[in-house]
Amino acid sequence: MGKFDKYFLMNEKDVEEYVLLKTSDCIAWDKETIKAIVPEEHGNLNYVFHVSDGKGNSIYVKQAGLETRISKDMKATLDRNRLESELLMLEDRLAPGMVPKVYFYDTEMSACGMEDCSDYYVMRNAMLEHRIYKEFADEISTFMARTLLLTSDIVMDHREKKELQKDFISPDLCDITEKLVLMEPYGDHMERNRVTPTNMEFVEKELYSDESLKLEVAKLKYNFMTNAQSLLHGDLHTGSIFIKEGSLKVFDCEFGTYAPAGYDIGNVIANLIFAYVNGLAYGDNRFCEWILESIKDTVDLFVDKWEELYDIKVTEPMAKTPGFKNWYLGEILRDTAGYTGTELHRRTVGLAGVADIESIEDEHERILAERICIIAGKNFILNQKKYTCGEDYVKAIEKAVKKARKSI
Ligand code: SR1
Ligand code: MG
Repeated sequence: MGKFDKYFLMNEKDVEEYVLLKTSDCIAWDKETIKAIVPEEHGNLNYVFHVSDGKGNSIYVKQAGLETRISKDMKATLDRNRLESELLMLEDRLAPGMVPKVYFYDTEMSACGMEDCSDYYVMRNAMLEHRIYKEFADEISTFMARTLLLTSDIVMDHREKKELQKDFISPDLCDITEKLVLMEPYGDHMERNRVTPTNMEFVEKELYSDESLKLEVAKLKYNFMTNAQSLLHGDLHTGSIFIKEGSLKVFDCEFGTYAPAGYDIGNVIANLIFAYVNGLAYGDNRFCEWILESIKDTVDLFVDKWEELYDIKVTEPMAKTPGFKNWYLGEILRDTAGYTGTELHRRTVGLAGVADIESIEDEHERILAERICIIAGKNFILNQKKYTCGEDYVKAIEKAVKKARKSI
């Protein structure tokens, strides 16, 4: 039996050996200089290595651990690495060039090797530096329109779609989302929320005690659990996007599952709002204007591209009935608003926060940023049907800023 035939958690030296074994057919490594390092960048769940040699070859290796990095109590199946690798390969076919290439994946070691994107920024870090990417909205709307529509029942053969649904389901990871995103921000059920002490009273009143809000979130949670509409990325935040001028690559799709399309779109919008409140805290007007424009364009371009693709790609006969397309799009947009709200809330008060908010040093500005997210999020959840175009989001954000300022 070979060293890598049975699962264990690898260190840097193991990874060097492993990569030589796994990629000998596609990369001509220089064995003398190959080196694996643990990059500074890390997500909440897995172990990542950057492997390179003196000849200019390089890849990323990602391995799933038995426990999540963020919490030893939170278990997530090792199969998540297979799911992520296969989903990246599928997304590469649906939205060519918009995800890293997967060189190999290995279900014994729960590890994969993928394209080195270190010439890109992780978008959340770029947002913290207030970098502007004029083509972001155009690029991300293409990715979402294509992956979300082309994996749905109205485009795919129904039997094939159901087979795909079987391959891309991970009860552990869905469970994380269902609890962490769609429950805990509204009651701290597992006593692991991380609330800024000076905002505790505000959070208790606005999130923990608002029964009409909880009812809408209960419906969003049920919708997430039962509506197998599209194959999602499942965690489409700015930490899951590599970006550089004129190009982006979406990665880290281990939360991929069949669920409402609006969940992915809402995640993108909410995470742009986190970048916006950071820009506001540091008084960067140019950056804030670009973010608002990007939110508007992301929604509007998504709708345009989705509508165009619908007319070309839909195969389901009943979906061609007049009125169905508008109804279906209306459902996606309603869900988008709802899940924008839940993402805003869970990252503001939940266990897994975002650097956009957590790095704001000035106490007053941080409180304000959190309140903007809480207020805007409530508005999105309570008035989901009113958010039908990009401008609706911009107005709601500006309104939330005013309301939050008054509340302090
Ligand atoms: C236990 S994982 C916490 C969060 O990190 C991931 O990136 C997902 O967003 C998840 O909800
Ligand atoms: Mg992640």
